[in-house]
Amino acid sequence: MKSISLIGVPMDLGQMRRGVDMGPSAIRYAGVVERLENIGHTVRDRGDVLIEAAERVQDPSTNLRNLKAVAKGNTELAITVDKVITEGDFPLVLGGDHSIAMGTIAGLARHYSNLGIIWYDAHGDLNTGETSPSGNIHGMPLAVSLGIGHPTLTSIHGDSPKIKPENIVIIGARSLDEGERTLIKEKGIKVYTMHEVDRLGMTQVMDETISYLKEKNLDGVHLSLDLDALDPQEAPGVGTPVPGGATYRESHLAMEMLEESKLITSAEFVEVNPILDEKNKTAATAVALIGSLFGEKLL
Ligand code: B3U
Ligand code: MN
Ligand code: MN
Repeated sequence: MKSISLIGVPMDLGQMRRGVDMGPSAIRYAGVVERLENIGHTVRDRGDVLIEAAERVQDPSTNLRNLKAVAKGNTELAITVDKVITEGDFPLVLGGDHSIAMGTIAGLARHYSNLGIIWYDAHGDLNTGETSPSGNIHGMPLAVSLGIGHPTLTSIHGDSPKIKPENIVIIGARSLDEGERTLIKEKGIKVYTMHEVDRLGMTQVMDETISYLKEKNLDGVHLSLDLDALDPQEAPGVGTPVPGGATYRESHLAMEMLEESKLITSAEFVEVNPILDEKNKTAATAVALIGSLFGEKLL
């Protein structure tokens, strides 16, 4: 059994829709602590990282919205994740928008020199200020972690880059911008779009993902799960829903196969927006997936 530290990150500054800052509360309300304790794990809730209010006057030198406040919150998060690992706990981060992956990964990078990343998401989150159609930082964290992007972000909590392109697997993608496609090809990032999920089935996608990562001699693997990877019918409470996503069952299977692989050393669940949700359905789905990832069994 694991000793898990929960870290809430009420971040909504990386995108335009308010409400995702209440994600950590919604996931706690849906019973995440009890769920993990019932499996037999020990849970320590470290509370929420402090996030500033949105910047009223935007920095005119950049199109990155709320750049300073996003960087500050992520620095706090990186320090917390770093400390949790130093203390020997498994970090489980609850978002908040996906910009928080920059802070999580920056904290992890102090402990893992060859970190693997599973990015379960409808999007690539590989934009930079130059390629972003929106200026929203939640569309940039994977690029930033690769050392590509604004120096205020790439320099968070240590040297850049934090991760290597060959150690990343993106699963569930179905909305990629032009610049993201170019970066994926240029860097040789492994991507299973929804086309491959349909064609191969989730079992083969996960089998291949696990074998691919096992060959890399990684010292840790981080799961970054954006709830918008799931179909909007199953996870309506997200800021940028994209039709044609992974089902509830495929996603559970993915979590169960990751649990069996024993590869995962940290995880985050992001983009739950209770204001856009239907009766906390998306938060409940997040908790159910967390249950599977941490070894919940029917029999
Ligand atoms: N790729 C678009 C949209 C987007 C990225 N991440 C989310 N939406 N959740 C962008 O703005 O970068
Ligand atoms: Mn995302
Ligand atoms: Mn997404």
